[in-house]
Amino acid sequence: MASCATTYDVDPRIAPAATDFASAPRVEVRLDSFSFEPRTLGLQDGQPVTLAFTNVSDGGHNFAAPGFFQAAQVAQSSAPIVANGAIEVGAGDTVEIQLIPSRGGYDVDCTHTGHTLLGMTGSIVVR
Ligand SMILES: [Cu+2]
Repeated sequence: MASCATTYDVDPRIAPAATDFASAPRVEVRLDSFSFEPRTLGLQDGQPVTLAFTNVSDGGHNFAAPGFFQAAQVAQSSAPIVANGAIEVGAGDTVEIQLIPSRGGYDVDCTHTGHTLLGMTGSIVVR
């Protein structure tokens, strides 16, 4: 993991074991140099979802949203991935997590040095 990236302490609630993630919609987020697509991610409060983060660039990026991950109920298998509030996605890689989002508005950025200044900011709106 890149040492130049800021991380956060996140201790999310774990989603109930009976949560049906198998039939949850898959929502894709693209990370590029230097942007998130979509820039504003819209999700539904309380609805299980699979988030697929794909880095289409040739450099490392992350999706840092500590407030969002803290408020969500995260699938047990995804908890280690969100534990530092920022999901690292290597060049050309895809990382998937499963969670149940909680209502609210949350900030997103990439904490790799300088990337926010270059445009890697976004938001999540959960209604
Ligand atoms: Cu970045």
